[in-house]
Amino acid sequence: MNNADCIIYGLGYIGLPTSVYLSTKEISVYGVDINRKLVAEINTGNIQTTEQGLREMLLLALEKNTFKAGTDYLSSDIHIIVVPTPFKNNNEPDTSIVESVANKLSSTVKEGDLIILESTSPVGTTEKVSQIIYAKRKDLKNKLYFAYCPERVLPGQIFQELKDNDRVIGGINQESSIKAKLFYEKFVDGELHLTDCRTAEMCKLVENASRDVQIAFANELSIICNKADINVWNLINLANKHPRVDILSPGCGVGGHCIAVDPYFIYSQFPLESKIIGQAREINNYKSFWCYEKIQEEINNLKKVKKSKVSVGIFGLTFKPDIDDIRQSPALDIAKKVFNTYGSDVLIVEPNLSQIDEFELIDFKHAYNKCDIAVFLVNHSKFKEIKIDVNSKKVLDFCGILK
Ligand code: SAJ
Repeated sequence: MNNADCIIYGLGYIGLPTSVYLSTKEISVYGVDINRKLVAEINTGNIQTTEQGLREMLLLALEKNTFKAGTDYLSSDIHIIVVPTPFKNNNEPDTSIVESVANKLSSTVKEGDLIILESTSPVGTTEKVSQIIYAKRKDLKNKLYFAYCPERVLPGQIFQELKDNDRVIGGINQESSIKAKLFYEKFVDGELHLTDCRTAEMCKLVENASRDVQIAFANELSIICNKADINVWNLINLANKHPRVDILSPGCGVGGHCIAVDPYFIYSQFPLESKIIGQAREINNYKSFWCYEKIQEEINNLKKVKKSKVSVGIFGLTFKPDIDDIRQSPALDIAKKVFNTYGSDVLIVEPNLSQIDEFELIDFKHAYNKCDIAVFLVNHSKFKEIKIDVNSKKVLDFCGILK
């Protein structure tokens, strides 16, 4: 493909769906990734995903030649960076992949190009990207446009959200914001809110930190209720009848590459000021440890009564319901710990994955029938097919399956 309307750098969970979505809006896209195997798979349409509609949309885009993946950096008017920003050392954000893209981009950009950063990034990263490129391309000083426009989509419903969600656009100057707005207008039905890049960067972090704090409240409640012998689901349901109360659901911890990560981006830059944000991270991390202790307690109690082997079913490994993503999954961590302690007595179930390196996966109905203790970690829709009977076996419900 020559002369794509835009180039997307990073073909992961967000970059690939964004690429094929744009190509349905008559914006031709060239997608760049360093992973040659992934690029080859994408170019044949042979991808593993549970994101509804992604494979079909990709095949259509490839057929119409509106999308192609590659490893080389080419020329285009619009560049969108959607690469990962992982952790380094002590929960500090590592922006080296973004910086490496900026470095390579500096050899292909030309006057008037718009460079958009979508990756979740610490405050100041968009300015850093512009500094990296201008340092190498003094000839283009002040002749490029830079904006931060965070993605806000929920895995599992990416296409709907790409289309409908409001977007925040923060340019390094007003001209950049306006230029980026003209681009997003082509495919976003939601409102586009213009601001500066530092505010937009903080806005993305704050959205996820706010959700983390709210989930921490629900998780803390679940631990209190366990001690007070109160059903937390029932309690939350009743409290939420108040017109101004909206408590989220407790779970076995917080996972994924967003909510469990982004608050640290604020915390590491502003450790003294981020008190609630830091505490929420601790509570949500502690919740999975607490779940593991409850499982252990239950197994040991039943072993004493039964005086023989106790078989445990672990239901769900992904970081949230009805997806196939195990990144930072607290359920997977808990399953590993239980498996490492109790070995072959543990039956592990994850209906959204065909296989996983660490364990042999077992059919969920079979596992439920066989186990003495059923531990529900993730509230997958498929588990509704199980006839759960709390009178015939011990059920540990950490995700509201019985609610
Ligand atoms: N969780 C709970 N209780 C709840 C809701 C969620 O324990 O009531 C847990 C989930 O099980 C999961 C974790 O929180 O382990 C995160 O799940 P999520 O559905 O809250 O969020 P993500 O990580 O899939 O996506 C979030 C979204 N951000 C917000 O809702 C503020 C999404 O809009 C962002 O685009 C995404 O992060 C991102 O990429 O940053």
